[in-house]
Amino acid sequence: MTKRLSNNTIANVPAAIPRYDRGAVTPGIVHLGVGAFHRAHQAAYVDACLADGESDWGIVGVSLRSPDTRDALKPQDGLYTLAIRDSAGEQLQVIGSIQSLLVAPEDPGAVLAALTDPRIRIVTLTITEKAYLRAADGTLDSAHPDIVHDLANPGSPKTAHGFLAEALARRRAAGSPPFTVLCCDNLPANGATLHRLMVEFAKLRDAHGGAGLALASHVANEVAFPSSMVDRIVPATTDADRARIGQQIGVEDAWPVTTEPFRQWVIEDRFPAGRPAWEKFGVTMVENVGPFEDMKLRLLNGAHSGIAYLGLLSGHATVDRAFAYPAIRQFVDRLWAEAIPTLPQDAGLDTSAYTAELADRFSNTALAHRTAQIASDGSQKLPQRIVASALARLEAGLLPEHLSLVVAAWIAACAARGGALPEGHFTDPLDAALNDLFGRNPPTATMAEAVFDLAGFAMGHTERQRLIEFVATHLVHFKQGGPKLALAALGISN
Ligand code: CS2
Repeated sequence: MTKRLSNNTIANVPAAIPRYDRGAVTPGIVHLGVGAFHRAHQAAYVDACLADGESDWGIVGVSLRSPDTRDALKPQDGLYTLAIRDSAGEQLQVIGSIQSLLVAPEDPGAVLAALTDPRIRIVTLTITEKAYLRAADGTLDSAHPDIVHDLANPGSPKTAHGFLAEALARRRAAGSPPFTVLCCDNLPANGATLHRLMVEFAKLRDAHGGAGLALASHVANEVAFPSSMVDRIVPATTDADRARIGQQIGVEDAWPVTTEPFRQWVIEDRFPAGRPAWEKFGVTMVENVGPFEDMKLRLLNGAHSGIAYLGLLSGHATVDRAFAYPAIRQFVDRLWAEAIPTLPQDAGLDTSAYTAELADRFSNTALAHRTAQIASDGSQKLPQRIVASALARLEAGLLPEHLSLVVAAWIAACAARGGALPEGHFTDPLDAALNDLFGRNPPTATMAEAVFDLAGFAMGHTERQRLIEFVATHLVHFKQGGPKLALAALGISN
């Protein structure tokens, strides 16, 4: 049997010349949501800092749900290969920054113990949009069963909110300073958003007769939640990746991660408890991340969602294939032209250079980034990627013809599952309600409005009705003639 990647075998792995003494590393960061994105992004930046001698920033990786990552990486002492791929080839690097792995549902107490360790000064999160548990109006979904559970059982939480609140309460009681909470999910003003949700959660805890001292004001006033913009395209690992990478490194790696050469991290520099010198390794530390975040969400992620739904409906399984299709490419160019005027005009953003680079990144044939991967969770993603820019255009008296088409394409792709697309090809937290609605098959305008209601799109916005009308018009085209007709109606021939 081939040997497994681990501390014992690493010396023979050329991609992993041990660049630092892992035994000397102490934990400084707890990461919630230790999935592929974290391992290709934050963990790689931290690895560079460790190799540079900052040995007190090791990562404790926490999965809030599944044991898969821990099961794969524990026998490897947390080591895994990062494969950076483009048309020029593949560059391998073994990452050693994840020191230990915990699975929250198995042992919430162990996660709380890690979070209350005074050596932990930063908690980073990539838990995906839906795990922030926002209600349709953006406030904390206090009726969510996991929130209800965490309020009743503060010592054995399930949610990120519950873990952070209990850990902050315990640290405060023990007289150790709070950690900084660094949100790394694709949400607008992600730090401020999480901060607001955490204050809401802490208020509910206080009302439940929580930790003696009021937690809400502590979270509101004494805990830093800098916002950050994270960027790196990370396709799901395939068995072919495992086989190829294992072959190249000469030992088995149960869960390598593949990614692109590009990476970007822009962070607001508010870390009262200290931080690694990330800026030495290409991280941009700023005062206000807002413009960068909007540009990334609206241009990269917005286009990604458009490519995903149009690609799926046109039979393209990967982003590069969909993007190489002239009609989709033309659509994306027009989508960018619609979104760009909604970005801050005085922040010095170079949107032409940015979109040119995005076009190269989307064309990376070595990634095989699946459209179905991006398609999941549209109800959680579209508000910040598409709906926000569409509303901004309407407010400014401009049309959102292409932006609104992405919303319609999402609805059409959801409805196509179990028909033109396989059942469960991608998923959404609203699936039960959406399938129920599709089953009733209401007239298109009613359907568009009902989806907006379910997803909470544009709630309370004065331009909501007009946006719904745009979406409904596209939906009629999707129903009558699929993406071909919907694009043709915009003058895009295919
Ligand atoms: C993608 C993102 O799956 C998705 O929704 O749009 O994961 C995207 O690849 C990253 O945000 C890139 O930084």
